[in-house]
Amino acid sequence: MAQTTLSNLLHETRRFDPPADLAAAANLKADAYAAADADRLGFWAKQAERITWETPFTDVLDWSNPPFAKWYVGGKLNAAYNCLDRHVEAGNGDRVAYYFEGEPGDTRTITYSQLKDEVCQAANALIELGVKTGDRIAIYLPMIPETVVAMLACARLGAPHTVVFGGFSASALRDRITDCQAEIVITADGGNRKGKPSALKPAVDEAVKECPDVRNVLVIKRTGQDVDWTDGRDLWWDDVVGKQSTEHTAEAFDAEHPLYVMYTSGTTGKPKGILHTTGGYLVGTSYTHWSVFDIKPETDVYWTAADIGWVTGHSYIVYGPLANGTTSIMYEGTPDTPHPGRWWEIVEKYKATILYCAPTAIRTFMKVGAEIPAKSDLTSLRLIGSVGEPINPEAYVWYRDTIGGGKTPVVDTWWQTETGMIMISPLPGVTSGKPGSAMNALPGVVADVVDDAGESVPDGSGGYLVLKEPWPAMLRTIWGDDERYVDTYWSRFKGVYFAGDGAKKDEDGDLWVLGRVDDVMNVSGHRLSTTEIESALVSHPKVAEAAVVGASDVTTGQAVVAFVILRTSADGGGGDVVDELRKHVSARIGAIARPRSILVVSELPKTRSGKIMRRLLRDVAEDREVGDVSTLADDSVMGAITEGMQPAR
Ligand code: 6R9
Repeated sequence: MAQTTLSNLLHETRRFDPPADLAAAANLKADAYAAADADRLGFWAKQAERITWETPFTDVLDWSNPPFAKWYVGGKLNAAYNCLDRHVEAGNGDRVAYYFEGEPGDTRTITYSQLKDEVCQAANALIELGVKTGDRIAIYLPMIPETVVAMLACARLGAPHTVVFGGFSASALRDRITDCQAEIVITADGGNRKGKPSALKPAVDEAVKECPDVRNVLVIKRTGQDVDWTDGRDLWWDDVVGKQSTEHTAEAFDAEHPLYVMYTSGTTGKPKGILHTTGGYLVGTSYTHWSVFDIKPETDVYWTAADIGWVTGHSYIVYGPLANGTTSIMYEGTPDTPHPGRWWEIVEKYKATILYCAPTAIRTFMKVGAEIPAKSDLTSLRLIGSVGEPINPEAYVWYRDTIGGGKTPVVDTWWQTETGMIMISPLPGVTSGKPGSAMNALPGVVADVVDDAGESVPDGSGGYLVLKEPWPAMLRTIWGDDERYVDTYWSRFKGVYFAGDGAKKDEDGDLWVLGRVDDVMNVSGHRLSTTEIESALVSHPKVAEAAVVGASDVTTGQAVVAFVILRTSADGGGGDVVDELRKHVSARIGAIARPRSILVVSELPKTRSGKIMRRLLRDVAEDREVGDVSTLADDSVMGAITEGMQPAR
């Protein structure tokens, strides 16, 4: 199979060294790699010192029954205590935990002591409702402080939460509640999105009709909109929580006690309930948050601009930042409400020092133009990060220049719901970044790229991304389905974790994640990466965003079909542009990669976490009825694409 076509990305020669001051003061230095290599479990024992254990662990890892891991064997701890009480006890109760910014402009500043008090009240309320250790609780909320309060109240009681993204439908919610047999649902009347209140309670009412195990629905008042009410089942949060004592003593649970179940989206079939447990997850998220973002809790104002209903929110809005005693920003709404500069206004207002978001957001900002962020003072930023998808080199450089003022390191972080924590990323004070590369496995993590036979490929070659050693925040199983856990992740290659992503090692041995393996096309026997062609398209000045799919083709097996959003400044979307873009791809990668057709569209279908749903685009490209759109963040997009498509070639 020809590998030449994968080489385009690897011709990227720009390098960005860490700024000297950041490097000098960095939390993690280059020697961490050697230390972790020399004694991996010793390294993880050391990282566990970031956490307060009520009972110390006796063994770092029990891997006697792989792939079922037990980390920090015998250790006992409480996750909420680690996120709150210990900071208050250490005299940091007045430190801000969150600056909350509601979409309509309302704000709240919540300190660690206030958050602890609210979490204790909520925990006491759940006890009153009969919640016991091990019971599951579903959380279906907008991005408001109570979402964190609800999660930590569950963690405090050892009652695993399952947060369902507020954009999911009633049936998606029902399936998740049913799968983990949740007994309580915590929701709100609604949230604010795109300048309007958007209801949540009706979806819960509909879902819960078919969930006999649910005994109570706790409803937070956020928008004030009317809600239907089922007496006896439905309770206002304020009525039940507000009257409780702020005193609650956290009980320590086993390190392997379940912390939460997070369902993965975007794939067909039954959603997978990814189970994370307490000790290893907290060690993994706090260590990576501290090292990758170089967190200085006394001075940083950290912002993960993602939804809590996604694993990025769990690990890097809630558990990692709170375990590290960080001050975070939480924003409820969409980036362009009420105007396209909203994010940048927030950065300026709170003097954010670190921003972490998805490439899809960056590309959208590129589309709107650099003059929008230029209106705000972004000089407080010292580090910026990316997650969720491969970041195209052009988007990386734009992000670094336009948002980071040409000085901030960009950390392109590869990880998954399943990994729980960042696995592959530059270290901001150590690594010279390459646009488009997630660079190296973090100290303590062992990643590799292997061929079909599971053999490690040499530098300069591509294959499948695998993780060769267990890590603390790894998923422990798929909820209720050990067999599927083994089949999905541990059976493709013996003894190693199969991530489902294609990747390449460049000549320096640095890693380039190319996207899901199912996003790798095969055109006339040539292996083509969707990401690579997308990057070529986005490098054209007229293109803001691109999605590429392989559509079946009688002659070539698969053919390249591209969907592009043009920059606002590019006029029209006529035949000339399409022709120009096809030639551009040809010039950048080779004739084999030239798209058979390019469709100019105004939106792309994305999941809540910003991943382009290529499956749906493939339906359009192959002229089929469009499949299940329930995991789309905005399900009207597909209609707009099929109706508004400008003529294909
Ligand atoms: C955190 C998160 C996981 C999948 C993963 C991969 C893609 C995430 C990436 C990236 C390239 C990065 N992905 N980060 N691809 N570079 N920096 O996104 O979790 O929603 O489970 O998605 O996302 O394909 O396998 P999740």
